[in-house]
Amino acid sequence: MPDCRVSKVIAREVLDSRGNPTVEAVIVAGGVCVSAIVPSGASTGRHEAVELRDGGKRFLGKGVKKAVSNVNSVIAKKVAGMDCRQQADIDNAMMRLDSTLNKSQLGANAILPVSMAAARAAAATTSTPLYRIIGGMSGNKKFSIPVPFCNVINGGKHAGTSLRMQEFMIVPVKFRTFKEAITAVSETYHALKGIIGKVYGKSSANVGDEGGFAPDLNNAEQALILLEKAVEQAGYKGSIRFAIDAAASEFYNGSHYDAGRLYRAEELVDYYLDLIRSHKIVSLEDPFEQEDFDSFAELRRKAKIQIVGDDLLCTNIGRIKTAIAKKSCNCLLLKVNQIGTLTEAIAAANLAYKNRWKVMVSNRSGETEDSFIADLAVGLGCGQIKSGAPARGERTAKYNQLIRLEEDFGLRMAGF
Ligand code: 2PG
Ligand code: MG
Repeated sequence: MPDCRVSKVIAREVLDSRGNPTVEAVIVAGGVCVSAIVPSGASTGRHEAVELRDGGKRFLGKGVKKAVSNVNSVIAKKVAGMDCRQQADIDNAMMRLDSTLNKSQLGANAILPVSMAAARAAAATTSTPLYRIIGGMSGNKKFSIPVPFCNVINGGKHAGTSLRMQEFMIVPVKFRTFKEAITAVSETYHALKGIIGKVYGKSSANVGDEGGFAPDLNNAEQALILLEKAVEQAGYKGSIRFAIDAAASEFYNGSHYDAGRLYRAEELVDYYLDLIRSHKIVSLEDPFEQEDFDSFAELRRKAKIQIVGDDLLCTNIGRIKTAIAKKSCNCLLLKVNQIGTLTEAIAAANLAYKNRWKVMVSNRSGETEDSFIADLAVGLGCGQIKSGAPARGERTAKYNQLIRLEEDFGLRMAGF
């Protein structure tokens, strides 16, 4: 029997991909030593678990150092001696310690890295791949490599240009293996770079927070036309589709949406329907602001494509239940740091599945080299992941882990 008791938990401050401090937790258990790092968003939802950080509206005056010290003091004491295979016990113990609904006492950025590291410790002490440990927790046995949704044009808060919608993604839909799919994505990414450089000038091919290009475009059509040209030039017409994360809360002024021109919610529905018809869009995330469950429902009913809830849902069971009742979406964007423990994130995914929704595991704009979410997507068998562009180490860490999992374990890629 392996020794799976946690003997030590420590945390330290490290950097994320935007150069901001974040938290790494280290767990020692049964002679192995593992770690995990938490990411951080820019277009954060109002209902996300609270991240203690320096600067920003949700700053509680304590910051990342406070999160680190919360791990090193109370959390370490509580988790020491626990069995790292008992993920729910560890997560529940941390939640009880925190005692708030939104983790504002200890910080989601204190609780989550310990939660993730515990899963890694369970994998290491039992010589089991992490994705299988996650499968065990969720009850899933059908493992698959997810289809990547690759964000190759960055706008909104991730770029600071005039393009108000946040993410324009390419989706490889007709490939047998992940390796072939990600190769097609990277070839398209490079074709796009050349096209943007030619049309808008070389400096327009500089990249935003998620490694996608950030030309100063005025509207979604311009971005989609660039994507179409790039796919055609790379030779993948018909095999690559498009997806958008509008992150619409960021361009909503209380009555109108400023997306190139001002739109009321009803007008924006028609605008999206036009875009979907003309540009082979297969998935649309956060098309309206984060409290407008009804406009989401209206679009879902009329569009008949995948409608993804991110800021709307915040990986939060209560909000997912509201969206199910109102028929607002048909896909949950799953971000572990929106809710703060692996146990709750998995419960959110299972609630989505139970209601015949899809689940897309997602990175944050402030990412790290930790590839945890690649194993999470495989372990849940959810079939979809978004991890930014096929460039920049914090993005490729996840895609490269998927290449390894496909090759090492002979896993098949999911269809879309
Ligand atoms: C999103 C994410 C990740 P952020 O809106 O889906 O792409 O952005 O991490 O800034 O919330
Ligand atoms: Mg989003």
